[in-house]
Amino acid sequence: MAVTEHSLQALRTAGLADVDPEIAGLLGKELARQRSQVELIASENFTWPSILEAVGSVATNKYAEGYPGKRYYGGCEVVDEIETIAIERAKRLFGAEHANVQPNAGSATNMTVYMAMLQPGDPILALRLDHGGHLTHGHRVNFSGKLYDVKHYGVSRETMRVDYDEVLALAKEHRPKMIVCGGSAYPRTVEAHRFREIADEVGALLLCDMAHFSGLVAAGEHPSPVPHCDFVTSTTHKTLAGPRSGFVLCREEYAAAIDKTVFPGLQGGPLMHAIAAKAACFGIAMTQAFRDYQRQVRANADALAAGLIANGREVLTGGTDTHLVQVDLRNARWTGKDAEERLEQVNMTANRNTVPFDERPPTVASGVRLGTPAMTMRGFGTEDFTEVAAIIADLLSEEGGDVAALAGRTDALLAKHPLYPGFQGWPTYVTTG
Ligand code: DSN
Repeated sequence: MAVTEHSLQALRTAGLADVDPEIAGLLGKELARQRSQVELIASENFTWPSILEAVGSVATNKYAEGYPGKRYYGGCEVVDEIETIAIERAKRLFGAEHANVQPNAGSATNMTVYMAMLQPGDPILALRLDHGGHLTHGHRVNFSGKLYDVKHYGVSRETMRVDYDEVLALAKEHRPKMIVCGGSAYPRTVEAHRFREIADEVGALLLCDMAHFSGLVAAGEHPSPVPHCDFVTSTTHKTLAGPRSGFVLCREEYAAAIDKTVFPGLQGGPLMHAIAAKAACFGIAMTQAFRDYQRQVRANADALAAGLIANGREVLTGGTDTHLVQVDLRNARWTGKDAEERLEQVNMTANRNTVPFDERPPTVASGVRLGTPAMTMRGFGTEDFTEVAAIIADLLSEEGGDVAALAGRTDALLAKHPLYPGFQGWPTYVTTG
C-alpha cells in the first residue's frame, strides 16, 4: 500500500491516517496489541498521554547542537528553556549536582561515562549479564567489552545476591578504574553504599546504572545511589514511565567531561521533543500521584512473587525488592523460551532470561523475567497480580494448565483495566478533514 497522493498544499495540513493509512493502521494495530495483552516485560511501561504529546511535538523540528545558552544554531531560545527545566528537574528529583539530559538511550548513557573517564583498555569491574547485569556492562559482543578490559562479578550460588566480599576480592585483584553496579535483571536492592566502600578501597570511580529502578528511586521506594556514586545513568522509559530516552547524573567535578562527551563527543543535535518529554516526566515524578504509583509497583511485585511461590513455582532469591521478579525454571518442565511462548498463548508478554548458573544458552534460558510497572500503570492492584501469578503458575506447572481457560482469565483482568481509553495511538493535530 503506497502513501496516498496529496497535493503539496494538502500535505501541509493532512494527518497520518489520511497521508499514510498503512502506517496509521499499523499504529492502531500496535495499540490494539498493547490493549489486549498483560504486559510483563520489566523494562517496558505505558507512558502518560501527556508524555506522548510532548514526544509528538513541534520540538522535533529544532536543531540545537550545544547546550542552553551555548548553541550552534539560531532560534534556540525556547528549547533552551525546555532543556534548562529538564536539567533542573532531574537534579532536584534525584538530588544530583549535575545532569545531562541529552543521551538518546540507556546504552548512550553508559558509553558517555566510559568515554568521559576511561581510555580504551582500562579495567572495569561490573555485574555479569547472565547474573542480572547489562550488555553495556562489558559483554564481549558489546562496545564496552571490546573497548575495555572488563572483569565481572556475579551473584552467590547460595543466595543469588551480589556477594560483596567477592566484589572486594575481585576489585583488589583487578584494580578497576571504574566499578559498575546495577543491572537489568537483578531483583534485589543495589547497595550502592557498599560498592562505594569497595571503590574507595581500590581507588575506583563508581557508576550506578539505575535504568531499571530509577522510578523507584525517584519515589523513595529504593535507596538512592546518587549520594554514593560518581556517576548514575538511567533510561526514562522503564519504571520512570517517561519517553524512550536516557540521562546522566554526576558530581559537579565531572560535569564538563560528561557534557563534552555527549556533545560533541557522541551525539549531534539533541532530540528536543524527547527532552521536552523528559522534562515533563521528571515533573510528574515529583508528584504524590507518582509516588503512589511506585508504591503500587512495589506492592504488586511482592504480590506476584508471593503468588508464584504459593502456587509452587520457584522465584530467584525468594522474592524481590524492586519491580521485577525472576522465575527460576531450572527445575521445571519448561525452559525460559517455552515459558515466553506459553505466556503469549494466554495473552501475556514477557521475556525469557538466563538465571545465574544457567546451563542453557540465552536463546533458550532457564528463567522468565516479569515486571509490574506497565500493568500497574494500567491500574492493576495486588489482587490482580495475585491472579496473574496463579495463571502463570498453572501455565508453568508440570501439567501446563488449561491454556484456553487461563487465557479467558487473563482477558477478564484486562477488561477490568482499559488502556488509553478513547485514544487512537498517537497525538493528532488535524481538527478538520
Ligand atoms: N533491554 C533492556 C531490558 O530489557 O532490560 C535493558 O536495556
